[in-house]
Amino acid sequence: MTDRTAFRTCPLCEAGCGLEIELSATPDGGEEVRRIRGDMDDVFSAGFLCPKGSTLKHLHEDPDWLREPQIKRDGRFVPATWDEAFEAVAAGLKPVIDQHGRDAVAIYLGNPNAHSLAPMFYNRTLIRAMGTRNRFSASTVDQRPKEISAAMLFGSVTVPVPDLDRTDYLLVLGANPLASNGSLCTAPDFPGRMKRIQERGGSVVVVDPRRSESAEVADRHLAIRPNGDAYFLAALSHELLARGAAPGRLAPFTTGLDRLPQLFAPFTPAAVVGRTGLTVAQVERVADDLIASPTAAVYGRIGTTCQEFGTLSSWLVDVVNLLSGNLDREGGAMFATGAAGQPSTQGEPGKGRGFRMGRAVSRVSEQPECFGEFPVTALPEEIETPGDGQVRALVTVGGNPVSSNPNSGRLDAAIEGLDFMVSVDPYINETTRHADVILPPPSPLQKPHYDLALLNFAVHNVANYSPPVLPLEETQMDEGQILLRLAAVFLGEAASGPAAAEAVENLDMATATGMASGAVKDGFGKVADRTAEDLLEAVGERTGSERLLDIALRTGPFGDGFDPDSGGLSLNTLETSPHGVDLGPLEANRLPGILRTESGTIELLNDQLLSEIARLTELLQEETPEMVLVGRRHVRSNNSWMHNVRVLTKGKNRCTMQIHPQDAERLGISDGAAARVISRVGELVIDAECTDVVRPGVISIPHGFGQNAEGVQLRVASEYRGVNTNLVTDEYLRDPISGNIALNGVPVTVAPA
Ligand SMILES: Nc1nc2c(c(=O)[nH]1)N[C@H]1C(S)=C(S)[C@@H](COP(=O)(O)OP(=O)(O)OC[C@H]3O[C@@H](n4cnc5c(=O)[nH]c(N)nc54)[C@H](O)[C@@H]3O)O[C@H]1N2
Ligand SMILES: Nc1nc2c(c(=O)[nH]1)N[C@H]1C(S)=C(S)[C@@H](COP(=O)(O)OP(=O)(O)OC[C@H]3O[C@@H](n4cnc5c(=O)[nH]c(N)nc54)[C@H](O)[C@@H]3O)O[C@H]1N2
Ligand code: SF4
Ligand SMILES: [Mo]
Repeated sequence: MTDRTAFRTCPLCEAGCGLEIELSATPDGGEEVRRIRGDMDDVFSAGFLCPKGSTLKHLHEDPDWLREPQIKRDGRFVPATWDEAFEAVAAGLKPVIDQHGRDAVAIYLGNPNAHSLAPMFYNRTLIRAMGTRNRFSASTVDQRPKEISAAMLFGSVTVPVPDLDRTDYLLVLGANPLASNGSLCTAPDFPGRMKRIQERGGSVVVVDPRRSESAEVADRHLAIRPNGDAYFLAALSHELLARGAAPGRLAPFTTGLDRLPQLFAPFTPAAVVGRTGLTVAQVERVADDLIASPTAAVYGRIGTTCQEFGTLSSWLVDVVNLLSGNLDREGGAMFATGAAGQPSTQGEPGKGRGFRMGRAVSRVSEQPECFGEFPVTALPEEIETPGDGQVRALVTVGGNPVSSNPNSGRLDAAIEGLDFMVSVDPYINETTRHADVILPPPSPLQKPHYDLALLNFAVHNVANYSPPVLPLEETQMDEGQILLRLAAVFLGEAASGPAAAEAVENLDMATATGMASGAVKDGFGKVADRTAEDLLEAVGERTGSERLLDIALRTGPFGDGFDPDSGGLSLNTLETSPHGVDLGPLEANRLPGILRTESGTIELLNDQLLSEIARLTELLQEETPEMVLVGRRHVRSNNSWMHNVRVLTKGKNRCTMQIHPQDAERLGISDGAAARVISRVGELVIDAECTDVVRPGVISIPHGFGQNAEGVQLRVASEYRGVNTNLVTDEYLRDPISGNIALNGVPVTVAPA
């Protein structure tokens, strides 16, 4: 029997689907989840959900999801109170910081932070309190190249997204939305939106070394060689220029356009055949279609960012959007207007301070800082290499780097050798088993939600807030409180007792004051004539992340500007709209207003990009490696951390090495038999799956498996027959500009095991 229905946005992937959650009362006076379905009235997802959506119930009820802090004593985790846990953190960190300074403590932030409200606000407070230069995140095993290319072009991380609902032609490179449901392109039911392009008479073309599920439903599939995208896109640019294509309206405020013909001159379709594995006709056809289609959008993701030309490929995606006249127009590549926290809607319209990176370099291999972080590929060497500034302690928040980072064998050993480690994480997995203290957050159903980051990349402007569905249990702590209390420990405040609670309250207030002050200082903003005290008073009783969200919404582009009569948005409005608020389709002609470059133009070229184009030109004639590894996702997975949900993992083994039958025969690999994959850094043994979905010369292995390591406490996941592909990915195979890892296109040899 259903006693109550709650609505909540799914936090598991970037699609952000609306969920309808039926609850019933339990005899002990609580509630339990009966059923989770797609919310038919959600303004964005209209009922769509994937097989993971309903598993919020399973996650919430998972006996392995920690509900109390854990302290390691004599090599075993034992439950502890929060006071004990934070005292243990303070005691563990003190000698490290006293003897070796603040840089000796590193932080790693993982992917779930981007899907969770409190970390979006309070990780910054924590990082500031830590005072360390050694900051790392999963962004540099993921999307950093795309962020950098957008920041170079537009001055802030303002990433164009394909206008899926209006485009006539979608060119997808290195993304498989049928499995991933989209990334850096927030679009619930991405697969349905693709299908509707075709139903409207448009076409979808997928460029991927593997005939992925998305390629399967596309009008055309171009089986490119891994790492071939930059060559392909340069050739496309060449062909667009040869056909007289031009950026139209955007030309007057774009700098560097005049140099493109010369830079792309070497990249004729014939010249790139070797690197791309695509024919001249295939490239020419795409160029023709881009010009002939009334509207078109190019979209590139993991296959284009996590590879050796990550930044250049990401940049080229938008160069093609620009040259084909599709940037910033309906049906093309457009810019979302996020209701909260978007840099391109703050400050003076049309120009800004521009983008800078490399203001510092990492100690050992001098990797460049970007957005206040070093590439995580530098973490192992920072832990291993003795000297001033060596990393001796680690804080992880919602990350599983031992699974997700390249050359995980090396990182695993490095982390094992740390003096101290604390993890904010619900599970004891490959990474957190090394922690001395684990501070578990509540389950997704016990947290408030607003997609602060992802709605800035949405294909339709929406705002949607969900209050927690279920209350915290007595032993649990709000994730924002955990992060603030950790910050307080770094600031030398009391770790336990009433003094700790008071420190947390003060830090929370300081965070809110900082945000309100920032808003009133924006001379072009809605509250330029107000004071921070004013805003805080108007927010009223709210505290924690809801207070911060209210400030962000009300001072944002759709906000009420703290004038409740204005009809604008506030958290109050969202609270009375459980299915979300529709803020309309993406708007065209946002350029030049959203530019934050110093010059006030779209800055097409800089020294770093020029040197990458030179490298691309040099490598045109180079041989490609005989066999390379790429990654893949399955709709029933979510990186490394959802294999403990049995309804998602049951069935046949998905952690296989896909290999083309021709390669398999040549190498003596049989279907279903074990194969050995060897790279510069290591090797693994995995079940072979001989299939022509991958092109010859390519093997495909999914990531996130291999939870059978000693000490992992995931009873379902540990039984799974899987291996960690990152045992063979190479931390020194990087995109030179960003330092981002190249997880795709890793040279390997394959042999029977
Ligand atoms: N079900 C599920 N959904 C997820 C996730 C998950 O683990 N499971 N993870 C989430 C996260 S964190 C992210 S970042 C997104 C990622 O979302 P996507 O970018 O869509 O990621 P994938 O599904 O891995 O698709 C990448 C495709 O790139 C192809 N590829 C590999 N190398 C190359 C290359 O050199 N060139 C080209 N053109 N293609 C190449 C691969 O064959 C693969 O089909 O998914 C998110 N959604
Ligand atoms: N070979 C290969 N490797 C890859 C990829 C690939 O395509 N191929 N993809 C890369 C990409 S795109 C990404 S984003 C990274 C992801 O890299 P990571 O973020 O390091 O790894 P995840 O597997 O997402 O692990 C998430 C962690 O967060 C914890 N967690 C889950 N929910 C919460 C929560 O609400 N709060 C907190 N505090 N913790 C929580 C989980 O228990 C888990 O420990 O992996 C990368 N690694
Ligand atoms: S696609 Fe699935 S995992 Fe992603 S938000 Fe929707 S229901 Fe959740
Ligand atoms: Mo990711």
